[in-house]
Amino acid sequence: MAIELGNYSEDKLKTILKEFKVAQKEYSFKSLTAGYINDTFLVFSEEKPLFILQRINHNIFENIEGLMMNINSALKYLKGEEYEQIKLIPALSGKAYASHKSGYWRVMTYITNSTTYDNTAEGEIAFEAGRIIGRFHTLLAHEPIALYTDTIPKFHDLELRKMQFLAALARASDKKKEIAKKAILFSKDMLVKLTAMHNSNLPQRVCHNDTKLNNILFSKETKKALCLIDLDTLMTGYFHFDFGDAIRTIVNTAPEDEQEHSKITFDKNLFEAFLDGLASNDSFLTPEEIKALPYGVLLMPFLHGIRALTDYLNGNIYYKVAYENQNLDRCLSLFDFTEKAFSNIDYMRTVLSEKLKSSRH
Ligand code: GN1
Ligand code: MG
Repeated sequence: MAIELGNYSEDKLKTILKEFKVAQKEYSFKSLTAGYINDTFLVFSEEKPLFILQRINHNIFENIEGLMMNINSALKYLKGEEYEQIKLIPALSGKAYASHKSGYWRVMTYITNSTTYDNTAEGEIAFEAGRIIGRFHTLLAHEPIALYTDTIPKFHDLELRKMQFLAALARASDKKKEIAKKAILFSKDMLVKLTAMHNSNLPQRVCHNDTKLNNILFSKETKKALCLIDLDTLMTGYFHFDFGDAIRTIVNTAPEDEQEHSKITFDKNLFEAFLDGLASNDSFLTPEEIKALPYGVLLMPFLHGIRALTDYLNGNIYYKVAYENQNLDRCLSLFDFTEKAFSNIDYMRTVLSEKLKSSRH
C-alpha cells in the first residue's frame, strides 16, 4: 500500500537519506504530521523504525547553522541516568545537516518502544513529565549560555508578540476584526495584566522553549519519560517558559485546540504530580525563579494564543492550517485555558511554596 508522504515521493526521500552516514539499505518512510512547522518522516528498514528524517522549515528557522549548533552542543550533555540520549546522524559532508534543493534536512536516531501523549489524565505521566524537564535543566545547568545562538530572537517575548499583534490588527479587515472581537479584547486586557507581573531580573538558562507534553518521549512499556524531543527552539530563555509550556498541556486534559471549552481543565492533581516529579530532582531553581512560575503558567498559553490570533489576522502565513479559522479557534482555546489558570494563581503560589525547594535556602 502506498503511504501518504505529503509533498515528497519515496524516491525523493531515499535520495535525501543517501546524503547521510547511514548504512545502504532498502528504507521505507512514514510521514508524521503532528507538528505545525517542519516536515517529519519516520524511516524504517524491514518494518523496524530506525531514524527520524526531518526537513527544517527555513522560513521559520532562518539560522539553520546556529540551530544545529545549539542542538549539537546540548546533546553532548543530554544523556546519563534516567535520560535517554538522542544522536544526530551526520551528513556525508560531516555537517549535522544536509542542504538539498528542497531545503535543509537532518537525521536523528529513533528511540524504539517510545511514544508521546498529546494530553493525559494520569498523575504518573504528569509526574514523569516534571521529572524529565527537571532532569533536562539539571543536565544543562552549567552550560555557558554564551555558547547558544538566539535562533528566533525574542521567541517568548511579550513585548514583541504585542507589537506583532498590534501590527496585524492595524492591517486586518473589519470583517476579521469582528469575527475575532472577543479574542482581541481578551488580548488587550491580558497584555496589561501580564506586563504588570513581569520580572525582568531572572537568570537566563539554556531552555527547550517548546516543552508541551507531546515533545516528551515516554517508554511504551514502563511509561517512564525518556527525554525531550523537538529541540529546534533550544536556546536561552527563562525556566518559567519551560514550566508554563509544560503545564498548559498537562493540567489541561483536553487538546490545546479543544473547541468545547467546558472540556478545558486546570487539573490540580496533575499540577501537583508534575511538581512532585520536578522536585524529585536536586533543587536547581532560585527563589525568584520559583516565584515567577505562576506567571509562566499564564504567559505561555497566552503567548501561543496571541501568536495564533496574529497569524489569523495576517491570513495564516506562519502555522500550517487545515481550515481558515483554525488559528482563531486555537487562540480561543488557549485563552480559555489562560483564564482558568488565572483563577488558580493563589492556589499555584501556595502549592509551589509547599512543594518546591530553592537551591538557596
Ligand atoms: C509550533 O510545530 P511545532 O508543534 O513543533 C511552535 C511552538 C508551539 C506549537 C503549538 C517554532 O511547534 O512554539 O508550541 O507550534 N514552534 C515555533 O502550540 O513557532
Ligand atoms: Mg516545535
